[in-house]
Amino acid sequence: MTIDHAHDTHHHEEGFFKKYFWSTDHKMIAKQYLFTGMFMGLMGGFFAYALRMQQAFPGKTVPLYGVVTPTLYNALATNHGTIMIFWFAMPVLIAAFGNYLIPLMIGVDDMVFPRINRLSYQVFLLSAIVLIASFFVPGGAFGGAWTAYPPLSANANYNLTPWGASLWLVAVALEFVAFLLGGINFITTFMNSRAPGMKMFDIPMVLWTIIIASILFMASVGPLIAGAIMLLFDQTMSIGFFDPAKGGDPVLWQHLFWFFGHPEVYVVLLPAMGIVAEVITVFARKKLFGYKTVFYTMVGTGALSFVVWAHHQFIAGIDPRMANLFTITTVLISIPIAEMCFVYIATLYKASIEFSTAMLFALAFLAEFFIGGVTGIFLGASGSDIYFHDTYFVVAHFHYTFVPIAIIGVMAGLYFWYPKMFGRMMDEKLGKIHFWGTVISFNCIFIPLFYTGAAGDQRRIYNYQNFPHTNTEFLSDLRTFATISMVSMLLFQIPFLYNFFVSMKKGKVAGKNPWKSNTLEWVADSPPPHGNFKELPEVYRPPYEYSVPGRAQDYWPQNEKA
Ligand SMILES: [Cu+2]
Repeated sequence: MTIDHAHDTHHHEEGFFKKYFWSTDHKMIAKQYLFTGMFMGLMGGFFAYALRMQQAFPGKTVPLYGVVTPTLYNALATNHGTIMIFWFAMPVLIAAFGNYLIPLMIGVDDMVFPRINRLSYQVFLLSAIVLIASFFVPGGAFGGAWTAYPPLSANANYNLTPWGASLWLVAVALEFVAFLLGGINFITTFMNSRAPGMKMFDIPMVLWTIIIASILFMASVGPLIAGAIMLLFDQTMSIGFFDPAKGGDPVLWQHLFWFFGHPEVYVVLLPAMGIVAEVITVFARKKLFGYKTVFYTMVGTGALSFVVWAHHQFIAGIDPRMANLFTITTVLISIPIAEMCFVYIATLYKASIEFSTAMLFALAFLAEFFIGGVTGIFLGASGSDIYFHDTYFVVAHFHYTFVPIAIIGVMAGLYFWYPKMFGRMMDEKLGKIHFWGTVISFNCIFIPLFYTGAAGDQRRIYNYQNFPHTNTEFLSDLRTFATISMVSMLLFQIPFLYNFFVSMKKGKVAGKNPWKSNTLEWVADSPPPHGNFKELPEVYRPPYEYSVPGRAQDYWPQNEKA
């Protein structure tokens, strides 16, 4: 079937503005999300640099920052967390990869609602601008932590940055609107348009993960948006929803926040695991061991993720019997995630593995996320959490979940789909320097922090020299070591950025399918033109012994070596 006639209207020349700022092409919107997310990610990383420098060398002048004051320290900590999760992990993992991959992998020409798609990015861009603007208002940016617990975030006596706090809330709310618009579009496109012959269980795993993540996000974000508006009322009109003096309850905010906040972990985790699934199957030349198992596991994880949130509140004064219940659900949810990791490892069994940079990142995801998962058990059990709560052990734990997701997983996807996105190959040598530098530095940052946390370093502390139990030589050496490693991790992003931007012009021409993959996006040209496919692909069900049903016929069998 030819679709040229349907696309005659697209073949006129588009002006610069229309092409780069007003596009409805899902691939351009994906790139807009990607570049905005990468910019915000660098900013978040740069904030982390100042935080760690202040911890290692308290009160000293930080190169490129000057002296980090306590107010600035709080603002940087708050916004580092907020940016990395809402303006880096989500836009890149869901919006960029989702936008890019959904139409291409199901073999259609674009999203069902291209204009809603455009609006989604524009609202997202606005939210980023509002967040950045919050640094330039009287009092400076919000510093009440990314969880925005009242009274620090609401009560006029404690909230030292009223302007920054309100702008921060508005920015987060706008960002949620952007992702709600995007989620509607993703789910509708996914349900309603697929290449002829493609059955539900032919769909590549990464798309399932993105769709399930979108559903989780849409189902969990409502209470938080309501909470954000209530908090805004508290801030601007002193209504007192969360103020005990006025009959309110600060713990209510914690419930509203974490009812969203925990599923949010899976909103970003699942797409990263989907990316890893695609990369592993291609570079191991095997089909995913237990595709349906992974699918049902994910649905189960998604459902379970709605009943674990109060593990963040074990010491907030909730009923201990409730704490027991949430301990049980929290420990339960580690089972499906462990199972998915085992499925990936089983996929590698007896495979002939090609250690490309993308594959190295995918494998590193499994190894590093494993440490994040195991250390989470100490925090999920209410007994040990009472000891570890709000220490650097928690910080180290969630960085062992979020860095594998947002950096290692994203990198696996970027190195893998870069040839499709930009039509050229990235340099593998630079890629490997980037990989080893990033992963080794990352471990050197956070392994010491498990120790400092267990030894009593509370999080969100401006100067550890102020406390006798944390002002020891050994602890401060560990903090300095973590800081040096952090700077090293940032510096190792330079070969990546160089590789990423220079390869767009100078990289080897990729051709349609450089990795010999068998999903539909590789049937299109690299980069795919507006409308994606010259002919819409059809999906066959060949009787090859090793084939995955429903993949493009031309590219089978890939499994000679298996
Ligand atoms: Cu949680």
